[in-house]
Amino acid sequence: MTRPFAEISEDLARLEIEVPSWAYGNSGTRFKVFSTPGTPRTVHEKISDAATVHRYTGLAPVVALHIPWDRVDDFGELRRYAQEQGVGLGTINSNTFQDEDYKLGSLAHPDPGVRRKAIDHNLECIEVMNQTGSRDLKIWLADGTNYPGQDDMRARQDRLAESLAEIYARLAGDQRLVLEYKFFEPAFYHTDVPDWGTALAHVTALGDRAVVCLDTGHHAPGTNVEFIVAQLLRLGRLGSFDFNSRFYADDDLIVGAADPFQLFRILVEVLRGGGYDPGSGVALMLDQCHNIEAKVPGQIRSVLNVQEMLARALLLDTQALDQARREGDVLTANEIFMDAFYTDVRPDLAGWREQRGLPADPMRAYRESGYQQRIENDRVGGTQAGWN
Ligand code: PSV
Ligand code: MN
Repeated sequence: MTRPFAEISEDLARLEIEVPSWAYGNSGTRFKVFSTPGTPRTVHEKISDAATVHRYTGLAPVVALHIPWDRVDDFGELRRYAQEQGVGLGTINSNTFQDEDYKLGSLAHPDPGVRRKAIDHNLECIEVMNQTGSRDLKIWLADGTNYPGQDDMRARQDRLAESLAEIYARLAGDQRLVLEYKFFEPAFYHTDVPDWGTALAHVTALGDRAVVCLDTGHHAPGTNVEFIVAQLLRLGRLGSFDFNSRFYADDDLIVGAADPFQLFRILVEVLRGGGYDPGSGVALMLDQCHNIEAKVPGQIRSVLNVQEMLARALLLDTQALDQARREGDVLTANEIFMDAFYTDVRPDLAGWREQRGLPADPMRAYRESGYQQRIENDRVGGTQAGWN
C-alpha cells in the first residue's frame, strides 16, 4: 500500500542536491591516493564535471567548495563561470586541518596564536562567501586529543565557543554558520565536536543563524541517525547533510550504496519534519570521495540514489500509517513503511525524466556521451586536483 507515483511527481521536481567539488579530485584513504585519468587540474574543471552531473540528471544545480583546495584569485569570475556552466556555487567549507600549525587543534587550540590563524581562515571564507553569493559556512574541526590528560577538555570547549562566536559575528544577511560533528578521527581519545548534542549546544549559544550539519558517516555503528534528523528538525537546527555511505567508519562511499534502507529512513524523517519543504533551509549535500571508481559517473550514481530513496519516501502512505498507529496496529504500520521502501521506482522515474527532457537512464547516457573519453584525452599535463 503506497501513494500512486503520479501524486509525488511535482514534489520530486524540487529535489536539489549540492555536490562537493572535492568528489571530482583525487582523494582517498590513509594508504594510497589513486589517480584517475581525466581528473580535473583546476577548480574550473571540477565545476565543468559537476555541471555535467547536473546536465544528465537535473539533480545537482549547486557545487560546494573547500578552501583552500578551491582557492582562486577571483571568486566573482568563478561564480560567473559556474553560472555559464549551468550551476551555482554553494556551501563554503573551511579547512583548519591540513596545516602544520593545527597539529594540536585549531579553534580550540591552547595557543591563542593558532586560534587566531584558524579564526582568520574562517573570516576569509566568509569573504569568499560574499563573492560567491554562498549562504553557508561549514565548519568541521579535526580538533581533539589522542591521550587522556593531553589537554583540558573543558577549557577546549570554552575556547571553541569563543572562537565560533567571533566567526559568527562576522556573518551578514542570511549567511549561516553550519557546524559539523564527528565522533572520532583524526583525534581518537576525544573530539571537540563529537556529536549532535555538542554541536547543538554550540549553535544554540551562537544564535538563530547557526545550525548543525549531519554527516551520515560520522556516527558510531548502530546509531539511529534518523532519530537525530527528527530531533534537529524539531528544534529548527538541521542546516545540512553531508550524505555518504559507510560500512565501518567515515568511509565516504557513494550515498545509498551500503545501506539504502537507512537513506530511505532518513529521508522519511526529512519529509516528516518539513526539511524538504520549500524554504526549509536544509541543504542536501554530498560529502564523498571516489577512489576506485570514475568520479563523474560516481556522482551521477550518488544523486540518482538520493532521488530513488526520496521517491520511495514520498510514496509512503502517511494517512494509512497514521491510522495504523492510532489503532496501535504495529505490524500494519511496519508493513506500510516497508511497502514504500520495497517499491521499485526506477521505471516510473525513467518516464518522469523523459517527460522533463532528461535521459531516462542518466548513467547510460553519460557512458555513451563520450565525455569521459574527452576529459581523459584532454586533461593531460598539469597537476591533478587532490587533498593538498
Ligand atoms: C570530515 O571527515 C569531513 O566530513 C568534513 O566534512 C570535511 O570538510 C570533509 O570530510 C572533507 O572531505
Ligand atoms: Mn563531512
